[in-house]
Amino acid sequence: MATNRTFTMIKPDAVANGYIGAILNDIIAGGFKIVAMKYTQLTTESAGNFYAIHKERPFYKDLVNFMTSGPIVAVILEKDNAVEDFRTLIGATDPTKAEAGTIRNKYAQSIEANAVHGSDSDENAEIEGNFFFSQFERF
Ligand code: RTP
Ligand code: MG
Repeated sequence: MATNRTFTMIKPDAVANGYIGAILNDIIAGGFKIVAMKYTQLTTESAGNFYAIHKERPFYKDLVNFMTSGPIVAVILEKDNAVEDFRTLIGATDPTKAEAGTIRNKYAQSIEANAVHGSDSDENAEIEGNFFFSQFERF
């Protein structure tokens, strides 16, 4: 079920910088299949709920402001070992520490405006996918 799926967002910085196509290209070239995809903009309430796990972190308010600053692309992806392999593909949270060739290394601006989200567990991949998509929107 969730074990071969992960969830990603192309964040507002990458959308604004024109990287939607390049990032999707890298994701597909990395062996991931698109199961669901949506172009949308988060509200303060929805971003706050999505990132509720980070509520106590010092960067929470800035993160919610950033994530609501423009449209995003939400995507459910499928691949063997999806969660771990996708985090390898995107690289470290801080793009200055992300390995060469990773999505964050190529397209991110800063530790906050870091181009993409990647689920950190099978359980969260399932929760995050359900946050954006109904059963009729995944294929
Ligand atoms: P993500 O959840 O977006 O895939 O990123 P991640 O697991 O690599 O990083 P996480 O610790 O979950 O942080 C979530 C997002 O919050 C922003 N952040 N800002 N200013 C800061 O020090 C800071 N640290 C994290 C980033 O947008 C990060 O992706
Ligand atoms: Mg995270």
